[in-house]
Amino acid sequence: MRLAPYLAARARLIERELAALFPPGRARLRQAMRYSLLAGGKRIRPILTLAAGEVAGAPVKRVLPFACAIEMIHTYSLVHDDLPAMDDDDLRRGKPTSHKVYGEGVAILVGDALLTEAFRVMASTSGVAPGRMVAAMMDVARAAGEEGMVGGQALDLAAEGTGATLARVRAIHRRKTGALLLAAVRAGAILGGARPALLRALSAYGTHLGLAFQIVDDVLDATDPSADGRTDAALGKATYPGALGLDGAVTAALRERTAALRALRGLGSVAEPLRGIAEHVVARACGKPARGAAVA
Ligand code: GRG
Repeated sequence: MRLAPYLAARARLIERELAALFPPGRARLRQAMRYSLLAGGKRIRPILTLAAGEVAGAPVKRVLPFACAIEMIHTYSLVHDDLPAMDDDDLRRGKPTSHKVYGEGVAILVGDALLTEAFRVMASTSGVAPGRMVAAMMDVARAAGEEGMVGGQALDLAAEGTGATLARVRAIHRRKTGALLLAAVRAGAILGGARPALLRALSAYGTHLGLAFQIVDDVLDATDPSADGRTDAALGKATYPGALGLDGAVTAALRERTAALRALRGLGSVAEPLRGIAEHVVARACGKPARGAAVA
């Protein structure tokens, strides 16, 4: 299976759907919502939702609203994260941040609207038993809220400049970034009616992938001078390279990738996209996907 065309086709599908959910309008808020939502981005979370749905036997159409909603929640978190009260960044996805273009007030409202609309979009799913839909929505809400991303962001702010331990960095990453990535995988699985063993396997995959993703993001931030925004080091952030050094962080990312792949063992060719994504995520920081430990 060739991953690049798969990712490109899925990203186009998400892009089209997001654009259709929020057509152009005259209101400044709508323009600002579209500016951030359609600014590019890898669309990795919605692609994971579609790919996990496939493994559980859910047709793409049935999973698409949740996939879009999760990307909307992710976009809101980026818009708010960039605000002067948080990371105070000027660039996101290579473009001026929302508050730089539309002002802080509108940027706050963009986040508020995207988060709220995400729940409307999830609730608009058709062809899925209501019990499954509610279970998936609760999962996403928990991952986005105090127990997950928002709580992780609060820990992250509190840890700035403290030289956090590895355990603390891991706890922050698990909630701030890992929780929503995990929910993206689980949403597809739940909507597809995955049985408990499959849901456990996909959850293990999502947990390890989420950690690998954030470790790689930390490594890229520390090594890629072209990255957007102020560096983690400049912000005094709690990071894996800060706790383990660069080599240690790369090794940790490879270990998480291996664990993610192990969780998919026995799932056959339908899980190929999920395997490819795990390889791809870590390869961004480590060069060739084959580098490091083989899947045991
Ligand atoms: C403000 C509630 C609130 C939460 C913010 C996720 C987050 C919490 C902040 C983002 C800060 C950040 C850059 C974290 C590193 C990992 C991450 C989420 C990177 C951006 O995600 P990608 O790489 O971005 O999927 P694209 O642009 O491809 O969508």
